[in-house]
Amino acid sequence: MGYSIAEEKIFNSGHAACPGCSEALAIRYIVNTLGRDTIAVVPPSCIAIISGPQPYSSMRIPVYQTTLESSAASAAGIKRALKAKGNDHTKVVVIAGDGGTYDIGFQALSSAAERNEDFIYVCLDNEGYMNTGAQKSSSTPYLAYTTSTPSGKPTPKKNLAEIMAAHGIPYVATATTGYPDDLARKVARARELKGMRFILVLTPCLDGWGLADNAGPKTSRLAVESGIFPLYEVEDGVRYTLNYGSKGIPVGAYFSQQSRFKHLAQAQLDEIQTMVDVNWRRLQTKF
Ligand SMILES: Cc1ncc(C[n+]2csc(CCOP(=O)(O)OP(=O)(O)O)c2C)c(N)n1
Ligand code: SF4
Ligand SMILES: [Mg+2]
Repeated sequence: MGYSIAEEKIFNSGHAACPGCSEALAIRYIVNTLGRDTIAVVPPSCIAIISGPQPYSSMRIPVYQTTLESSAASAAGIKRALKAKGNDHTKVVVIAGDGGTYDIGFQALSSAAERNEDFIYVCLDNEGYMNTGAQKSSSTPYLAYTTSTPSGKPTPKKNLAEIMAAHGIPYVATATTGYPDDLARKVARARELKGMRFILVLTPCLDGWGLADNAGPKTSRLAVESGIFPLYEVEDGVRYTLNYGSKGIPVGAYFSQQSRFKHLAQAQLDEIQTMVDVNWRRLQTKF
């Protein structure tokens, strides 16, 4: 979309992510785009490991490591305290995993959205509790293997982008690391707005998804091109814009990159293809 990625070096190399980790790529695009006048709030997750144990840090900005339940409440409190001191310019961003967002931190997130608190919340969605050994979260896709769903997860992925849009907050977007200019543009857009902004970033996990070390970007592109994870924006809960959507790639092509789906029979693949097609058609009615 013609947006050039800012490369102010705020995220350093030498961090503790697995080589090839999409979360690390996403953090780079996010903090380098937001700039130095930013405070990050990070709950327990691979993100916390990547940002580093005190006194070390891979980010050249203040990072507050909070509890898994309370990222949104912490960010709201930090932003309010800054404003009370007369500082209206420093941006506050939560960078949290899907377990800390869809599940354990959801109460604080939803109530912050209802109050339209003034910060950016980015969820790095790798579809499981990866830091603790790849357990299922409510973001894990239908029938995917995790260490706590060894026969496949029996329920579908929660549709968090739509749940956040239903709060009517100023900005909701989906993004992924295979489309870095789109991701950086959405972070820059969120930076310019006031009130609650939420960006859901699909970040394939090499270990938890069973991916080759160099497969993260290609896999995230296949998620979009198969219609599983369309990239779009929602303003004020009502104005939808499609950025990148399905190119009709079969879900099997996306799944074939990953070992977490290798147990699926053809009938299960067909069932998932039908679910993806229905969801894609439903989303298209909103643009
Ligand atoms: C209330 C609570 N329950 C469990 C934990 C243990 N824990 C630490 S990190 C983590 C995984 C978080 O998963 P996610 O938010 O998806 O981030 P990821 O590791 O996948 O990046 C868990 C369960 C905790 N710190 N607090
Ligand atoms: S376990 Fe997954 S999310 Fe965590 S650092 Fe490794 S590749 Fe990244
Ligand atoms: Mg996760």
